[in-house]
Amino acid sequence: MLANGNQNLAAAATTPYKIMLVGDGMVGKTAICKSYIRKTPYLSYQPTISETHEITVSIYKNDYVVILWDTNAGEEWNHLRIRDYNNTDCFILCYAIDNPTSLSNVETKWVPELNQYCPNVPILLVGTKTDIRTPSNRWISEEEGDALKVKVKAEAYIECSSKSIASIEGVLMRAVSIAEKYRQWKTQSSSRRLCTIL
Ligand SMILES: Nc1nc2c(ncn2[C@@H]2O[C@H](COP(=O)(O)OP(=O)(O)OP(=O)(O)O)[C@@H](O)[C@H]2O)c(=O)[nH]1
Ligand SMILES: [Mg+2]
Repeated sequence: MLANGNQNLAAAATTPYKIMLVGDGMVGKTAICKSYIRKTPYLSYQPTISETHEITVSIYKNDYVVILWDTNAGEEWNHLRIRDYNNTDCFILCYAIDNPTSLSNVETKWVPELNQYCPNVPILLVGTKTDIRTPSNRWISEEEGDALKVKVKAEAYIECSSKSIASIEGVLMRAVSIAEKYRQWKTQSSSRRLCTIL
């Protein structure tokens, strides 16, 4: 029989992780989900309202079950999106590297919203569509993404292109590692609180 704290840790490891993709419309949230699931680039456009996908993410031969939530950024869907935030283990907050408005909305819209409704839940900041970056164009750089990560206190910053399945897998592996650490932190802090009460 496991001691109480370990029992909680074991339960935390077996419940699927809830990971939510947020960010402005058209930044490539659905392309991340569907490219990962199909293992081939998914590049058609259909606006999302709310979709969930059960996926498995493997990290060093360990398989993690994840419920991936794809959301809509529109104001008219705010109530639905915010309601779904409950019990999220990690947010994947996306902007597109060719869309400066989506970058500034990270700071002015998305991080304030996530901090208000889900304080402490970690954020993985993701710059999407890197395939369109060339040495001559002036799209948002990796350095700018890194600086924003520090500014908004995101857990990490990573870039991807839905044309590269390896980069999409990298995003999901990173999100799961962050979610796993967050679960452990939550479980340990609630065990500590329980011990203090007892
Ligand atoms: N070049 C390029 N285009 C991409 C990439 N990811 C997505 N796109 C394109 O960008 C458009 C929007 O992609 P979606 O994944 O549907 O964007 P979204 O964030 O889910 O949009 P909403 O559902 O409206 O919130 C589509 O036309 C995609 O083909 C990428 O990595 N590279
Ligand atoms: Mg979508």
